[in-house]
Amino acid sequence: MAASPKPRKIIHVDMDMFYAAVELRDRPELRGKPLVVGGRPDSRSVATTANYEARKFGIHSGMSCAMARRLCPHCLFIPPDFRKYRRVSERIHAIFHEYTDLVESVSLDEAYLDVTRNKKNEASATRLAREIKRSIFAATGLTASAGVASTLFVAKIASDARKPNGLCVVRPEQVMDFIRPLPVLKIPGIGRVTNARLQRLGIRTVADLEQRSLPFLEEHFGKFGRYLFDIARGIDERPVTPWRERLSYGAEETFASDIVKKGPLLEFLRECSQRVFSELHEEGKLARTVTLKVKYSDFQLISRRCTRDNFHSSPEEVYGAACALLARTEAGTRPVRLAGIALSNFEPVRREKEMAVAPLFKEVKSD
Ligand code: TTP
Ligand code: MG
Repeated sequence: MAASPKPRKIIHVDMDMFYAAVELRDRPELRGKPLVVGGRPDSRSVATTANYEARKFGIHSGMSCAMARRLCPHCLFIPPDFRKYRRVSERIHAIFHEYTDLVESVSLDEAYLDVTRNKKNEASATRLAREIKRSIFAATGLTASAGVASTLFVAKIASDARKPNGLCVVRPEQVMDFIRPLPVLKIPGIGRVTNARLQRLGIRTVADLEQRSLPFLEEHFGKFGRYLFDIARGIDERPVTPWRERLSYGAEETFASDIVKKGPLLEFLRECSQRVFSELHEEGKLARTVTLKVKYSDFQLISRRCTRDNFHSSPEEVYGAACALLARTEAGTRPVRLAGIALSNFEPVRREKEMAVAPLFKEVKSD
């Protein structure tokens, strides 16, 4: 019998209330006050981050600033300074690379590190995680939370378990006890839509999921069923993939007023297709997948995506796909607040070493 491979040592690092923390570091007089990084509350902009004081009022990322102000009238609103966040992000990534080059950036403030073998020749991933956190704080004055586990998904859930400034270590023999009680919404990749579908099937926790057979899950969730089946057993063999390319190129807009008619939406999508296609093309890439994102006036966010066998080789082709996707939404009957498209699944022409940027559709959970 083949010996089972030794468990890997994965660290997932995630900065605490990242944008807000950077602003509070630079403006200490604001500490202790509820704060949102986002546009003006009288505009239609959205909160990118809320500090913990603001979260106590129910404010969260993705919420409109107007709503945030209704929940907490004395909340402060600070405009985002992306260049500054990017600089901090580069600094923390430089620290990660002092430990290993097996670093996978997920967004500006989040990365996976495979430290099974590492540049410090340190056997304890826990010790390394502690050192990385300390080093990030020394370099940036910001706290990070870290999760240590033998798989990506458990490390990610663990980094969230003791926020802020937390460290959570889940040893291989503890994985099942750690994940079984979790609500399925904690599983990376499960968003509101899939969660609702799971709830309807009576699946609330990972333990409930574990009870279901593979054919059952595949029947209800297609390919994603396999992922769910494995996750419920603590299995996740995805490797840490260093210097991942940008996940998607996208453009989106929150409209000045909600759009009810399809005509102006199509016009907007045509413009978007042109813009996004050009951006991708300039980098010598073509995409197979087009994703359309639509937020209705009641903030329900949906995405529709299509993947072809061959690449979309012109902006018109991208636009054609976007139109077909729009037909699968309720646009035209329900008012639309925001729309956008993203291209992904690239032709691997050039794999430049570049840091992944925050995926544009981070908050979209495809259904
Ligand atoms: P997160 O790591 O999801 O959140 P956070 O760092 O603000 O808070 P936590 O302590 O819970 O980790 O996102 C990192 C940054 O990405 C966040 O500071 C702002 C940005 N962001 C958005 O712009 N829009 C979003 O919808 C989300 C979720 C994040
Ligand atoms: Mg974070």
